Amino acid sequence: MSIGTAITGSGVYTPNNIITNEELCHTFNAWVRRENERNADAIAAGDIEPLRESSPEFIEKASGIKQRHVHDKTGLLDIDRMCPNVPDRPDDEMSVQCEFAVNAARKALAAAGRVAEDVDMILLAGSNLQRLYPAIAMEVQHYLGARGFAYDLSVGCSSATFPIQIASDALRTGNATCALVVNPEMTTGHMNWRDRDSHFIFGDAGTALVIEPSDRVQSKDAFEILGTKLMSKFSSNIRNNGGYLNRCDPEHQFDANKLFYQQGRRVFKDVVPMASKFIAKHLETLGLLPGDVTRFWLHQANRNMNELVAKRLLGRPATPTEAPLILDEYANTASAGSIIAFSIHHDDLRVGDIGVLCSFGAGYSIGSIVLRRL
Ligand code: CO8
Repeated sequence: MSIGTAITGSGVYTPNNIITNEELCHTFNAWVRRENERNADAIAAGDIEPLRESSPEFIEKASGIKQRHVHDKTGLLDIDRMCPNVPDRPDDEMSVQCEFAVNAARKALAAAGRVAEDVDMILLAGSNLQRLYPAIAMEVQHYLGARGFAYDLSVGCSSATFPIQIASDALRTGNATCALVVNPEMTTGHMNWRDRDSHFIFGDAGTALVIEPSDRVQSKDAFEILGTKLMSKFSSNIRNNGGYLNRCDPEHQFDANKLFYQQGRRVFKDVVPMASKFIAKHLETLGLLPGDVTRFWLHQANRNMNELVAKRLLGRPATPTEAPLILDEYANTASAGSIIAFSIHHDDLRVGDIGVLCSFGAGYSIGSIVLRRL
């Protein structure tokens, strides 16, 4: 008999610092004016184009974002830095991403009615990992006091859903009995805060899910995993060439392509049909239609994009309850986004209600998890 699995608890950690669009643009525009003054002669000679200012109105209209939580505000709003200040920590202190993960994990474990010693598998997944070894997941395992094994993986924003499938499969085969999936997204470190096209997109947050066999559920707040489906298709439209080989080419070590960059318009056009078809097909394999779904917890990258994905699925605009947005408050938190939407917006679902958790991200990558309220 096949073992069913369920998400039994979720948790969100957000740093206390907030940067509004107004604050962000104030710093960006001060830097633009200073650069244009510095390059006044070259601009007047027609050798270079003047930099253009950003605006809160554009940001909100183009993305739905009003503000973002950030780990450090001082460096981001300093025109000489425009990068978070994150002092190095000694090896015997918790790393930043471990801290994000542990804070979210404690909330998820409490929601699941579990303690850290119950956990025997930890998957830490994120669009950025602050180091490669020892695995940050193992540090989380150590600080929480969990058992079993732990490892890291990275699939862009689909770091939300890919580990859910891995964890669910491990539980089904008996290779684990209680899994913890954590997404510590300290995205402000990968951003180019001097790029007008993308300086407003991201925010910091950590999320965690507890996943267990359905017959061991203790939580009254659980969702059975009816099905998981993943896909990937190589594209350089969202890319970050930051990595351990960068210092091997000192001439290009600090080029802008060592931070997040994208073809935003192209991505927008690609993702809407891809994600909506993918979700519809997944539902079909489970004998379900989009109309049977009470809630869509979609990746939170752009309000207009999410509204279009939901509209294609339902054949009409979704209500804010059917496809909730958290972008206004959190911005794009990479893999944490769809999990934040799930964590904040699931209490009102009734037993038997169906929900779809879907990530779409760099890679390209898409993951769909169909859930039923227990
Ligand atoms: N302030 C003022 N004006 C601006 C600014 C600014 N900061 N930036 C651009 N403009 C101006 C431009 O100059 C342009 O004006 P003009 O035509 O006069 O030159 C005008 O605004 C329009 O510019 P764009 O076409 O660049 O602006 P968009 O309307 O496309 O909005 C977005 C930019 C919001 C970035 C949009 O392209 C977008 O969201 N694209 C989707 C991609 C995305 O969300 N990326 C986020 C990170 S990646 C991620 O989370 C995964 C996404 C899905 C992956 C796909 C998997 C299958």
